[in-house]
Amino acid sequence: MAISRSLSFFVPLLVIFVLTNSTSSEAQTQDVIDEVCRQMEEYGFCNRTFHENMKSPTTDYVGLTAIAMDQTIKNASNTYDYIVLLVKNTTDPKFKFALMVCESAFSTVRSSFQTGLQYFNKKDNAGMLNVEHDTPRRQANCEASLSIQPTPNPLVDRNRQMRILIAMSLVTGHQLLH
Ligand SMILES: *[C@@H]1O[C@H](CO)[C@@H](O)[C@H](O)[C@H]1NC(C)=O
Ligand SMILES: *[C@@H]1O[C@H](CO)[C@@H](O)[C@H](O)[C@H]1NC(C)=O
Ligand SMILES: CC(=O)N[C@H]1CO[C@H](CO)[C@@H](O)[C@@H]1O
Repeated sequence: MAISRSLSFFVPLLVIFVLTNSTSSEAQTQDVIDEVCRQMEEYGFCNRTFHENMKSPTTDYVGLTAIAMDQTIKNASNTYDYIVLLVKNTTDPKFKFALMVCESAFSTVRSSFQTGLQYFNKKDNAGMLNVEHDTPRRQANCEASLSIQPTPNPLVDRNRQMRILIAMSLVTGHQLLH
């Protein structure tokens, strides 16, 4: 009787402890996500991308960096393949040249982040950031080369997403240096 009484007192306490503990680390995870995403041009895209790709309800800067890099590599690869098709389809020489600037830019972004991922897996975060640091400039080259073309820009959305994903990767990656 005494035992079941003390159990009936302890078990609810334990449940409360476990619940508050897990909600507080979920809240901490959201704080970390907010810290990153509030620096982005689109909070919603950033927050959604992290949540859609989290394997558990809680994570930290290491986990967020892994997600951001993975999504950056996937988007850069998809978009590179898409640009290759656009280049093939385009006959106007000026527009074709502008697209080829993008083809080269996305190829560089993809390979830089693939190399960055190898450094990340070896926990060499300075090496990772070093190979990634030029990617915003390369991506911006693509935007600039298309922006002066009279043809409707076929990469507006993809470039916007790429810009944010690169920034997410770099902002989370910098946190790993501390
Ligand atoms: C971020 O996403 C989570 C999960 O979908 C959601 O619960 C939260 O409200 C979002 N944050 C904001 C400020 O919209
Ligand atoms: C390339 O051109 C073909 C035929 O006009 C079209 O069906 C296809 O959607 C185009 N592809 C791209 C990526 O624009
Ligand atoms: C074209 C493409 O692959 N776009 C994706 C880029 O990444 C975001 C975030 O994961 C996806 O929502 C897009 O569909």
